[in-house]
Amino acid sequence: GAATDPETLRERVLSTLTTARDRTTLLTSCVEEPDLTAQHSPLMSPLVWDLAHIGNQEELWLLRAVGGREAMRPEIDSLYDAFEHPRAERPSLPLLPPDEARKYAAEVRGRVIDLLESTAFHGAHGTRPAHDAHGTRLTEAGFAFGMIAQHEQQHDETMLITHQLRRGPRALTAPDPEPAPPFTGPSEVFVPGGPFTMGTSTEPWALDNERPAHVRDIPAFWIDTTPVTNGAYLAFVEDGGYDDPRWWGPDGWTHIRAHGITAPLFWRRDGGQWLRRRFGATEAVPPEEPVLHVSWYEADAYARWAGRRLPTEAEWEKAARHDPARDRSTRYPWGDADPGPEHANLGQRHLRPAPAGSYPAGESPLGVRQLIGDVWEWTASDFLPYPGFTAFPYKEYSEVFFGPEYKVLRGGSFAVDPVACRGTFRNWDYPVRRQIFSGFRTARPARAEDA
Ligand code: AVJ
Ligand code: FE
Repeated sequence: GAATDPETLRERVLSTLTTARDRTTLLTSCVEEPDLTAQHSPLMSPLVWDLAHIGNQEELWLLRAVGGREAMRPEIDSLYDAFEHPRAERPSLPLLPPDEARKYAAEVRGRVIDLLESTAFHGAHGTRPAHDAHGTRLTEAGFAFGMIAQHEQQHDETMLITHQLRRGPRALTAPDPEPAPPFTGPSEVFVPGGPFTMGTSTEPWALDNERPAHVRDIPAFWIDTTPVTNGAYLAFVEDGGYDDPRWWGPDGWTHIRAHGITAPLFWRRDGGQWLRRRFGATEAVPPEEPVLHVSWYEADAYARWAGRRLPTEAEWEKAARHDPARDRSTRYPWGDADPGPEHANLGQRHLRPAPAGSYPAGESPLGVRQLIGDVWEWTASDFLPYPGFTAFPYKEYSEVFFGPEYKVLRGGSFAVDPVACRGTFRNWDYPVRRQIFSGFRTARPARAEDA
């Protein structure tokens, strides 16, 4: 929750930044140098680009914007500006080699720790630091530090995706989630119609696109209790789902035909068995696990085949945050407490989703499970600003992406750190993308006339 005492806040900032850096270090030290500079997929940057970009954003926002310091290496800024160079062209740039990138990121971090000692964290009535060009909001409740910790963790998830795409032997290991008996609860949950509060104006480290809080009044609907499993998805595959245009929107049909897509990414049929590649190992597709590495088009087609549809973003958030007993929206499905290991599969503790029905302690008041963690969930909705949105602190985080080309994903995957995951957190991507840790659940309106 919001830490108001400056010392507590300082410690929270430090531990959050340290957690992110430990993960970055793991992801960039578990492979040899050629694997850091190689481009493992045209969709991804070389790992060494992410590493220096993490340091560069930290320098820009914490040392320069908050601290008022001069640029350490002004000549490298353009190399690590995501908008100047699309991912596909990053390997041909004169990037810092791994040792230099590590050294640069570590130097930035050292100076940030010094800055942290001298930063006066303040609330609404605090004094404004002389260098803070954005006014109090940038340092209020440690926002800029929280934003940078989230940024590093987002790139850590990106780097984990690169690891999944990389060919070659396993470089990362983690214990599997607890096995769970097949889920025997109700397959769907009823969410009553009526108003609820979507978004937030009070969560201190919420990013601009999650703001402001506003009321949405939506009709009653039913939503899957758990994400759609591999076993359920396999029934769609085996039923010829990829060969039947009835289930696909026109763009999705064109896309799967043009690319010969017949199953989730990383799946392969071997005789009568379905196998999948996961972090350098091949294994049988586990039927009880939420389906992973599907595009929005595949999720949408499955839902139509099942006689259902994807939930809208508002439906997803109401299922996750609406607490009828308290008559308000909570931070997470389980309430307002920060995520613990009992609530959700987050933070790369595991390198896979947990079986459907896991984490009963994380269920919502209405009984919906695994909304947070495990797999990012595609929603029916385009990525659009909330009423009253203002870009903060930079337009290139969200504003430049608003529009119909991007679909919203919610809830976070096993690869998302708790600092970058909330009931209000919004992710987005193109509907063709499936290298991301994406799955989905389905919904249906309670009344036919709301369909
Ligand atoms: C919010 C995941 C779409 O990775 O493109 C990282 C996060 N923004 N650096 C992305 C982000 C700037 C962003 N997503
Ligand atoms: Fe970035």
